[in-house]
Amino acid sequence: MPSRVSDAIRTQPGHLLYKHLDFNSVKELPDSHAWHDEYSSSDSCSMDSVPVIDLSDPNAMKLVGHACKIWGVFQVTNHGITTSLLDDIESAGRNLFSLPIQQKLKASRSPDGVSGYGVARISCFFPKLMWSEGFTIVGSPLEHARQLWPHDYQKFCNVIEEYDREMKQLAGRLMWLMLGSLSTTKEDVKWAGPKGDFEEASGVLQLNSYPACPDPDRAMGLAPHTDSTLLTILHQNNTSGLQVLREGNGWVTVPPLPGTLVVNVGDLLHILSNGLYPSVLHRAVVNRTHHRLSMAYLYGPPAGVQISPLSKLVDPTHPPLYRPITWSEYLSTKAKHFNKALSSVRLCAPLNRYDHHDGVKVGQRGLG
Ligand SMILES: O=C(O)CCC(=O)C(=O)O
Repeated sequence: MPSRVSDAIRTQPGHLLYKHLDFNSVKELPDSHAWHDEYSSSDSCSMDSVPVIDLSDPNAMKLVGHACKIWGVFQVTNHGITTSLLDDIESAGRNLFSLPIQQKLKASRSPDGVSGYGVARISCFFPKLMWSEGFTIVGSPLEHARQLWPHDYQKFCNVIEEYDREMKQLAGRLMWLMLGSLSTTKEDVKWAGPKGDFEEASGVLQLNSYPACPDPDRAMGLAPHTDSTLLTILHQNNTSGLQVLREGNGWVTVPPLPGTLVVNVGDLLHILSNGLYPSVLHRAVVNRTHHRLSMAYLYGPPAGVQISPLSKLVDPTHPPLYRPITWSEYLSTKAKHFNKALSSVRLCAPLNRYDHHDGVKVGQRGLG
């Protein structure tokens, strides 16, 4: 069993086995990227909308708790990340993905690596390829940035470093809002560290690019999945595409609102909350005219910390639903079982409707 998060991500098979498409030169959707009806991304969408929470609202904790329970996702304003940093990370992503394909391939994720350029990591679980490209950053992006811009890599590295620092701080703040909404205090979460700032926790930065697509109804930007994180913070550019599955209501678009960040509950928070907060199933769809970019900060606990249902939420009538598991171990499980990973670490039968999206296919009728 891998002991480090980077080793666990490395065990996922989605590496270099795929032909990389030069999206700019493709005029028709190739068969390799044409999803069948059953998987098509054009299902009707619900009019329900994901909550937007002002983090400076004195009721923020209560609102966060409610959104986590009902949706597993919400958007935040007044989060403390400056507009200029959001603009900078977006430009960094745009510069990267607009490089010629041969240049981007110089920074490919290597077969035994974690960071770098490549197809969606979940590609191996689906019969067709997705209309997207990604760049994963764990730790320093220096080596890859040097390959991409031999004479001008420092600016990219500086922006990534600052974004990573600010995201980590925001993630810690969101953790306390989420944990607080479950009546958990600093004494209950030792791994938050002596200052309670989750110093030892870490994040992976995932830059995603979804080029304009000649046949968007038959294409899929990123297939449905939940995140193997505690939480994920997502910045999207001004083009919509992110959709979340709302139990009983179908796919709901999460509209890009300027300066607003999307926060997803991940599988590990679902475990911590003993199933109270659903990790949200989400996907990205594409469109015919606009290039979409998203920047996801995938946040997890320190290596070695065993995540299990919070003791405050467990009693004889509410037994723990999941066994303790580290982030690395969970990532390895997810690499093997994908959307069945949560059930594979479950101890007893689910108590509520959210557990879990086993066997969900893209646009599956009956869930919509
Ligand atoms: O692009 C998006 O909106 C979703 C990205 C995502 O789900 C991911 O990177 O895991």
